[in-house]
Amino acid sequence: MSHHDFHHLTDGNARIALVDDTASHTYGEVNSRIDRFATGLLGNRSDLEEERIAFFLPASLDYVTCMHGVWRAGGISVPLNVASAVAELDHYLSSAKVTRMFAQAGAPNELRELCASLGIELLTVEEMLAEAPGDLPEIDPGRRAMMLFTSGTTSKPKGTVSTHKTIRAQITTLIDAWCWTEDDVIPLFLPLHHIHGIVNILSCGLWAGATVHLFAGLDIPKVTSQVAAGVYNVFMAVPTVYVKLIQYLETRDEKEVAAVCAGFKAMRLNISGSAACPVKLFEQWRDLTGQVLLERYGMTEIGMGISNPYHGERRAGYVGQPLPGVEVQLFDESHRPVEGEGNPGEIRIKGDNVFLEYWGNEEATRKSFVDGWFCSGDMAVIEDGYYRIMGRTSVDIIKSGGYKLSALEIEGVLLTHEEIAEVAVIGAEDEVWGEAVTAFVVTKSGDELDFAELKSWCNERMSSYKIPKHVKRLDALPRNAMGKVTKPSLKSIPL
Ligand code: MLC
Ligand code: AMP
Repeated sequence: MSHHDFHHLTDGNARIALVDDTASHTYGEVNSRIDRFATGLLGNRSDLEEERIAFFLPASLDYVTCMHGVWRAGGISVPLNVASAVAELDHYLSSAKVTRMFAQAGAPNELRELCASLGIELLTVEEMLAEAPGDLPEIDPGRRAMMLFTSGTTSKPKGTVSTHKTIRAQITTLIDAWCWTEDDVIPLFLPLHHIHGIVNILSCGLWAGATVHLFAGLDIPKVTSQVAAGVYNVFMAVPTVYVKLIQYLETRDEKEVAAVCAGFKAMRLNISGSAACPVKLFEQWRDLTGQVLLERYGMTEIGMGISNPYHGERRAGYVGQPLPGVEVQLFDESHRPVEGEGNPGEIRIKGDNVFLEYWGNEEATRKSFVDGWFCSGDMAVIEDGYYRIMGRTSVDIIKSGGYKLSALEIEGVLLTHEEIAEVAVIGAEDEVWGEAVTAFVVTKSGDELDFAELKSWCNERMSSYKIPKHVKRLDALPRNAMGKVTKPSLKSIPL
């Protein structure tokens, strides 16, 4: 991917690229800011040579400037979760060996101290803008472009590295499959440290020449009033957002509900993904708004892999068929391809959309590929030509509100609590979150833990969405003959 690929980002283009709380920004304005930022980043160098540059910024003109500026100058963009606890940032920044970090002016002291202790320069975008754009390097598409942290079956999140070519493939596939055009207008309220927000919404929008409305987070009253005003024609979200929208509309008067539903109905596309969309939710949304949700399946390491059709049947409970350019094959445990309908297997993926590596972790990278196929860890089956996701191969991955969380990472933190002797974390079925982080603990004293106290203890140590929604004390954790906790049996314990 070179910046020439985002061909609407050119000087003088008066189309509106971004709308935020205070202003609209044209493609021309955004482009010249990116060029000035890239020039400033380079200083007297000709290429950043894959320097890791982090940004701790909400959805904003600054965020877009950073992402594209780093790309144009030959660096690796490391967008960080603005809701992270400082302890988590420490891991991201030190494992990625970040050298410079961009945040808003007046960054919290804790962040300043962390950067200082890691020798990272903490800067604002404004102060890095060069007076005028200078020469920028030609970037080979095979070079590293972006690192996103993903939780897995190990206790620490891994940096997933995509190249310019990977990102280009991920974007162009969706531009075609979902018929993006420059007339599209889409709200962006999902976080910008994951591909759902970064690739599917922001990057596709800017690639297509569309207009992206930036929100600092999910502000339902604001989003729905814009929907009612007919501002958007495309809407993408995780299932939890659709659940929350329905719950919100249940509290509003008839007139408002009718206006919001009419706004959704008039859109050309509503998409759900990042977690399973329950059939009940698909049906509720259709009954309420007339929109037939397009569900698709993706992953940080591959972008989008499987999608229901834009034209054609969108089947509830199914994710559709492999996207053009993405090879999908189901495999059994002995790495043999599973052929035919009705036979479950692990989803494995090949294609230009697949990431390059886990940063600095050759072993994890090697283990995640078999014969050139990326092993997703998700089980699926094909029925009547459509893929259905059956679940994951690991019980240690939890999907809560679209966030992928590692049970082991949360257990690791909880085990440092002075009262906790043993702990097992699982994802319990939940109507709003899909899965709710649930901790079973054995306490040293045998006494119950105070939930509110534990929550505030956790708050200092992990992003708030990782904090257990339920904590249940047991006298002992259920274990098999090998002494391993039998997590599936925990799922049936009433909370
Ligand atoms: C927020 N909270 C969550 C949570 N999000 N708890 C569990 N799981 C979550 N996902 C908690 C907060 O900790 C807080 O708790 C309370 O809810 C209110 O927080 P909030 O920030 O105001 O919540 P809200 O804005 O309603 O957030 C809900 C959400 C958000 C669904 C908008 O979770 C979200 O943006 N999820 C999407 C994540 C995403 O983009 N995933 C894609 C990954 S890429 P308290 O107790 O402090 O009040 C991928 C590939 C693919 O998966 O296929 O796309
Ligand atoms: P992440 O690692 O955060 O990118 O999350 C990717 C994971 O989300 C996948 O491996 C799946 O487990 C899950 N996922 C994404 N889309 C869907 C979907 N439509 N249905 C079920 N699971 C999904």
